Amino acid sequence: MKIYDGQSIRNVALVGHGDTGKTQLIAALLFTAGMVNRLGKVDEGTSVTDYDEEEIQRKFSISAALAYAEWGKVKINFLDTPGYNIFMHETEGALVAADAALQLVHAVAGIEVQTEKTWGFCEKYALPRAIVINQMDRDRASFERTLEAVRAAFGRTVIPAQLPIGEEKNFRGVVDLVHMKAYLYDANGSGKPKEAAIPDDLKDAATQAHEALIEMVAEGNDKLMEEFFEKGTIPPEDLVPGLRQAVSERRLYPVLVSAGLLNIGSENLLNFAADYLASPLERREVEGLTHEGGEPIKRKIADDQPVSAFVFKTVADPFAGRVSYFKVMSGVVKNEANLTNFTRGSAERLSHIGAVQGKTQTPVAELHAGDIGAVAKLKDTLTGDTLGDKPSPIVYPMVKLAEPAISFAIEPKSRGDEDKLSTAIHRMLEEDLLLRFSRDPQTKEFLLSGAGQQHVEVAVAKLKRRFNLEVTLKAPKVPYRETIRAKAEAQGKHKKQTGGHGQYGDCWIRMEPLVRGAGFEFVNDIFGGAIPRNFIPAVEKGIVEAASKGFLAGYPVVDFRVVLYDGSYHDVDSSEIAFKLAGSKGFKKCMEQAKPCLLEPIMNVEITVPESNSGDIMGNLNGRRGRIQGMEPKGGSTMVKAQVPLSEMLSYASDLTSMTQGRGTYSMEFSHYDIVPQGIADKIVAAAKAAGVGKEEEEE
Ligand SMILES: Nc1nc2c(ncn2[C@@H]2O[C@H](COP(=O)(O)OP(=O)(O)OP(=O)(O)O)[C@@H](O)[C@H]2O)c(=O)[nH]1
Ligand SMILES: [Mg+2]
Repeated sequence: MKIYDGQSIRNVALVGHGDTGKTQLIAALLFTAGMVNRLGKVDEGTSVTDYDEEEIQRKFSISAALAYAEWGKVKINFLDTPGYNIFMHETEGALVAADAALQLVHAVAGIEVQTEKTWGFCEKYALPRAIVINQMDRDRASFERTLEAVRAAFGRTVIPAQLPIGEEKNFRGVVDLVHMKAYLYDANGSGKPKEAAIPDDLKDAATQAHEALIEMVAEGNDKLMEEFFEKGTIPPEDLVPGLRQAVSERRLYPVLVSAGLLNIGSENLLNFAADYLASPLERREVEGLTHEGGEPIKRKIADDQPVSAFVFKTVADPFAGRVSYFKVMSGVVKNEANLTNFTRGSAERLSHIGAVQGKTQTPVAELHAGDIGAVAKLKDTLTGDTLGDKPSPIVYPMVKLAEPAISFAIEPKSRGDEDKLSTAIHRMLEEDLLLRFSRDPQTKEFLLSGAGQQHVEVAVAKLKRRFNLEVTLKAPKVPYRETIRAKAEAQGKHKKQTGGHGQYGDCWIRMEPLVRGAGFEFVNDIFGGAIPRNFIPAVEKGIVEAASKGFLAGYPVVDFRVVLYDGSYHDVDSSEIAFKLAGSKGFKKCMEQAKPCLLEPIMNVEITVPESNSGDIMGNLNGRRGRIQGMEPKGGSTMVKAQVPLSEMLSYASDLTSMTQGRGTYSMEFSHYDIVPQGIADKIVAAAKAAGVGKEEEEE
C-alpha cells in the first residue's frame, strides 16, 4: 500500500438511524474503488464491515467497524457505525476518530429518532458533514419530501449538491450541481457511471438548484460574494474551493443521493469525499493532558511532532488476541515502533501495524499524523489509552459514555465454568465499554449490565460463539446508584499501634453533590505538605473503592466531589495502605451526614398501540410512575411517549401484550438517573440490609 500523508487522508464516519443503509453503502463504495472484487451485501452476510458472526446473523451493525478505499490521490477511512439505539455508545466512541461524517437519511422514512441523535453527536464533535439521502430506489422514495424533512430538522444550511435522476424503480443516476453534469449508472452495479447530458425534464430544477447552491456558498464568503455580484455566477474553479471551505467550517451541509444496494451514486460519493470533506490536518491541533489528571496541553497534528496515538477501539479476537484500533494524532507511527502507554506507564511494541479492511488488515510500513490503523497483541493497552514517544507524554481524553440501563444475573450452564466465565467476560468488557460485570450486592449473583436487553443478549451470544461458554440469563435487575444531596465534612483517621511498626494516615475531606451524570471528581487542596504528595493518590483510591461498594444498599456512589484539604502524617508509620484506609473512613463519615439517597434509571419509552387502547395504556403508565410526554398518531395507531423508571418496566412486555391482544409494541432507551422516592428507597435499603450488604466492611 502507498504511504499517505495527513492531507491525503479522509476519516469519514457513516452515521444514521438503523437500516438507512450505512453498511451496504460502504460495501458499494469499496467495490467501486476496487478494494474488494465483488459487491458485498448485508443481506447475504458478505458486507465488509458487518463481519462479526452476530452481525451476519442479525443483519445489522453491532459495533463500529473500519474500512478504507484508495481513491485517486487520497485514502478514505470509512467508519461504519451502528444505528440501533442500544448500540449508540459504539457510534459515539468511534466518532472520536472521525474528521467528517456522512449523515444517512432513508429516502422513504426520512428523519428518524437516531437521525437526530447522530446529528447531535456530529455537532458535539464538530464534524463537517454531508447528508446522503439513501435508498432512492425504494418504492415511495422521495427526494423532495425527504429534503424538506431534513431542512425542517437541521435548518436552511442544508443544501443539495446533487439531484437524483429518477426515483424509486427509475432511480439511475445523479446530477452534480457544482459542475452541472449528469452521471448515469448501469444496472449491473459496477458503480461506474457514464457522463451524460442533464435530462430535459431536470434542466430547470438543476439550474435553480445550482443557483441556490452558489448563493449559499457565496453567503459567508466576501470574495465569492463580490464575484457573484459582478458576474451573476461563480465558475466551478472557484465554486469547488468555496464549497469545500463552507463544508469545513460547517457553514453548509450539502445533500447527496445514492442507492447503496444498486451501487448508484458511489463514484460521485467517493469524489465528493475526496474533494470536499476535511482532511485530519484541518483541525490543526488536539488538546490533551500532560498526564492522567494533569494540566491541559496542545499538540499539533503534524508529522514533525513527537508520536502520539489514541486507542479508540479494541476487538477481542479469539485467535489474533486483542486488536487495538488507533488514530495517529501526531508524528509518524512506524511498524515495529517502541512506544510508551502514557495512560498506564508501560512500554509497548507495535509489531505488524496495519490498515483495517473490515476483519482483515493490510500491513503498512508507517502511518502518518491523522491516519487510522490497528495493531494486534499489545500487552496492556485498552480503549481510551494514549501511546507515544516516551519523552513527550500526552494523554487524550476519553468520551464519557452513558451508564448501563439494565442488568441481568447470569450463571454458567455447567458448574465449574465460573472461572472461565470471568476470564471470557473480561475480554468482552475490553471490547465493549458499556458492558459491566459485577456482583449483585444482595444476592451475590454475577451481573452483566448493558444498554438494553438485546445488548446483553448479543454479549451472551458472543460468549457462546467465541469462547464456547454457555450461560443462562435470569430476570433483569435494576442498576441502582447512590448519591448525596448535601455537603459534608469529616476526618478520616487510621491509626494502629501494634507492637513495632505502626500505621498512620489522617485526612480531612469535604464532600459535595455534583450534577446528575457528572460521576466523581477529586480535588487536591492540600497546602504546605500536610499530607506528602505521594500519599494523596492513596487517599483518592480509598475513597473510590469505598464509593464503588456503596453506603446505603451496596450500589456505587456517583455524582459527587471530594475535596481533600487537610491531614497529617507520621514520618515512620505512614504508608499508602494507611492513607487508603483513612480515605475510606473519611468517605463513610461524610456519607453519614451528606443525606445519601438512591438513584434509579429512568427510560424514554415509546409505545405504539391501536388507538382504542391508548386510554388504557396511559392509565397503566401512571400506575408505573410514568410521566406521559406526548401522544401522536402514527399510521393507523397511536404512539405514546413517556418517561418511566426502569424498575416499573421490567414486566412490561407481557403486560402490553395482554392489554392490546398482542397488537402493541414498545421500545425504550436510557434517559437519565433520578432519585428514588423515599418509600420505595426504604424498601430497597431494608432488603439490602437483610441480605447482609455492607457487613464484611465492618470487620476491618
Ligand atoms: N432497496 C434498497 N435497499 C437497501 C439499500 N441500502 C441498504 N438496503 C437494505 O436495507 C437494509 C439495511 O441496510 P444496512 O446497510 O444494514 O443498514 P445500516 O444503516 O448499516 O443499519 P444498522 O447497521 O442497523 O445501523 C438491508 O436489508 C439492505 O439490503 C438501497 O440502497 N436500496
Ligand atoms: Mg450497519
